[in-house]
Amino acid sequence: MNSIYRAGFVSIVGKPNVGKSTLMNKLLGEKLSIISPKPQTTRQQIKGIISDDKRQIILMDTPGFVEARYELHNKMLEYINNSLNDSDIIIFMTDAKKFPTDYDKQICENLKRLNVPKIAMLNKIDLSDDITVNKKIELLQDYNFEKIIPISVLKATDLNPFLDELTKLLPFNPPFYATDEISDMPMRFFAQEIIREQIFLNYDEEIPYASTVVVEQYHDFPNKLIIAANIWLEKKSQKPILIGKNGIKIKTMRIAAEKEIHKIVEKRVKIDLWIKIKPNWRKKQNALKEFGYR
Ligand SMILES: Nc1nc2c(ncn2[C@@H]2O[C@H](COP(=O)(O)OP(=O)(O)OP(=O)(O)O)[C@@H](O)[C@H]2O)c(=O)[nH]1
Ligand SMILES: [Mg+2]
Repeated sequence: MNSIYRAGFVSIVGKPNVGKSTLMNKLLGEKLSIISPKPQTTRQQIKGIISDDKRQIILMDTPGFVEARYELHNKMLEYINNSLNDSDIIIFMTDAKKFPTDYDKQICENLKRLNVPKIAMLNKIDLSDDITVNKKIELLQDYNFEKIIPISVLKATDLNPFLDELTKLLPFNPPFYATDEISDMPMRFFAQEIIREQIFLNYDEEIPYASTVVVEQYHDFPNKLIIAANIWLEKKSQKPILIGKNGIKIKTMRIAAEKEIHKIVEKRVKIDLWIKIKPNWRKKQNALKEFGYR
């Protein structure tokens, strides 16, 4: 590697549900971060690594900013802050229709204090009109963003020019990770996330929020993958909702997760799910640690 190689860390931050994980996956060309129409889908920092012979861009998808009501929220905010502190570039993402909420303004004010290049992405313009978008661009001009990019990440076809813009803002560094790595986390972690994603997609109201998944066994054979995972809930009353009549709900969810994991590992996938209760786990530091929120 020569001295013109650029490498660095890029945080994607913003409120829940604005499309941060969608952007991360689209830039990577791989589905690393889980996505759902519900807010607070992402709960940890997820790194995605893009490398070639000139650059290494380490994207950090983060949970959305939330008002801390549980210890889990404090953890989520800690992951965002750690990402921001490690960043060479910050992407602030917001929803073109909804910007600016009071919370958006507060986030933008706080970002002003961080002395790195910041880019604002006004996302979901496919759901807005030009007049609204232009008005929102004007409002974003109050916050010292290097660039303001109106976009529909969902509809965007070529994000390479954007990656080139990011590269120009990166410092000269040798690569931080092996250039054939796409993530710093093992497949076992992504299997856990995919099961959690299917809970977000298959259940309404409290279940996605009151649950978390821990893979207990991960047996990767040449022609099949066998996973045993615990789904932790907060209350006994949530168990029958998760299972559904005659076990149909949980079976549908499990099969969907098996299919999604199969797409990645390209072998037969069998998941065994066990339901467990830990009252108020979201409020307990020890439980969070045990469930992998470190
Ligand atoms: N219409 C439209 N929907 C989008 C766009 N980008 C993302 N979405 C949708 O918005 C929803 C939320 O997307 P995510 O990527 O999970 O959002 P997030 O910001 O990571 O959310 P959290 O992880 O909860 O903080 C999903 O249903 C996406 O398909 C867009 O450009 N247009
Ligand atoms: Mg997300």
